[in-house]
Amino acid sequence: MDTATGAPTGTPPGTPTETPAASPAQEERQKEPLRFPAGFVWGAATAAFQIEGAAELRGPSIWDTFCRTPGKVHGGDTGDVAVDHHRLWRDDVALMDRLGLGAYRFSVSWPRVLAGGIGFYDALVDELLAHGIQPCLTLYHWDLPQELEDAGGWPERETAHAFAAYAETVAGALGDRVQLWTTLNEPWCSAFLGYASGVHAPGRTSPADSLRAAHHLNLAHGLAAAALPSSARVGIALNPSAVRPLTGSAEDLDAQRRIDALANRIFTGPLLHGAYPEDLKADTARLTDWSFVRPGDEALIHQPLGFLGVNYYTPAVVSAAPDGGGPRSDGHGATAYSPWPGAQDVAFHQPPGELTDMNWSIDPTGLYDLLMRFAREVPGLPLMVTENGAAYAPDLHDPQRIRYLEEHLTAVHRAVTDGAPVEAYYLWSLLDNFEWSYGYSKRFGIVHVDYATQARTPRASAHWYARLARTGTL
Ligand code: IFM
Repeated sequence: MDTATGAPTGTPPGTPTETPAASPAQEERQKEPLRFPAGFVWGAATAAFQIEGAAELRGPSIWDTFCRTPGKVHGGDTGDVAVDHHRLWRDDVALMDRLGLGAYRFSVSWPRVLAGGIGFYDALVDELLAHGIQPCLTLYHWDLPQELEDAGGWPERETAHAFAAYAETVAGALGDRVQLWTTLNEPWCSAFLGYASGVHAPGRTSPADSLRAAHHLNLAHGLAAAALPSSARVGIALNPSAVRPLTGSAEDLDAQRRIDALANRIFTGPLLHGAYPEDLKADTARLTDWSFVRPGDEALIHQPLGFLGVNYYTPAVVSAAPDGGGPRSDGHGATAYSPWPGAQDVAFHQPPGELTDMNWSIDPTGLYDLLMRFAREVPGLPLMVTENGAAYAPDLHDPQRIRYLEEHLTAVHRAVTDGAPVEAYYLWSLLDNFEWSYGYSKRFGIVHVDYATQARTPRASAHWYARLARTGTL
């Protein structure tokens, strides 16, 4: 048994038995350690549908339906069992404790709450607190109850009101013990992958509906934030895009502006400033007149924020593509729809640099730029990195993941040094899990999960992160 992490003996081949060899960057660090501020929070993140399983103890969500739609999810994988966290949660909390985590970001399953299953989260929160781990609760991480999608889903205003009622229920049960709340996780994905490109549940491909969905997600945030107890620190976890122009040409700079509006300012406009950007409305005027935004909505969305959560993995590089337009082939004989309403004439380019197993390029400067951008945009607003991490091969020896984490944490440290009020870092993910349309084929965990036995084995990166959480020094 590894005394730091509790990795069982007799674990799979390749189990790291000692700290992995230092990378050149680490060796450099040993000369000059990077110390994070006292009180900086080291956490890890997961989401209900990706880990819980126990689908029989809740109603169906849009992801259950999507998983059962042929061709939508790799290998026909489902969330029925996932990594069995609904059964193994005590062991998982004990594992977090052994890793020395200060906080755990998890999401509550709306369909489970509707089925009367809030007791699971009640017990989980108590267990976390008993282990000295701060719960950071996300109300919505993509698993919309199917019945609400059947009634129209996020393009319908009523869904935002249903969300506020659900938030009140969860707050009534857990609000006495949970201080940190994120309303939504990555509403960009819910709106644009769910309703425009259709690569996420519910798999619809209507650009106009995706804009309605984005607004009703924003509204849901505002209504829920207003309904949570005054003791709650309420934030939202966005996946802002670090958008770069391919060249400095006026056309490419305009492509950057348009994607920045659709990726970032469509959320930060009303959330941080109480108004949708005029250029966004002009860019999308061909698709909608935005009359779904009713008087008072933007002010309602503009609730006081306890923190802004930043989920970051990779940057985007864009250029003007005047010959673009219309659906394209996805390369596998199907039609690929754009997740960018009204911006078919913008091309996306593979940024230079090494790739992770998701084929996402590695560029920590994107994280630094975003943190500094928000620090300047709303001075004093606390920031948290609510997700960051990388998928790699299943191996337990994972030096590439350590390097990815190290480089991104160096960027976070630089942002803190330069004045960004970053309080916390939540690594994605604690455990290997269901990676949406990729099923179980991509592994983000610092803890390996054997999907046949559900055995958990900390990877080398988990040992590395445990040391960082203990010392606060990179
Ligand atoms: O697994 C996802 C998570 O659910 C949301 N953010 C990105 C992660 C990696 O793709």
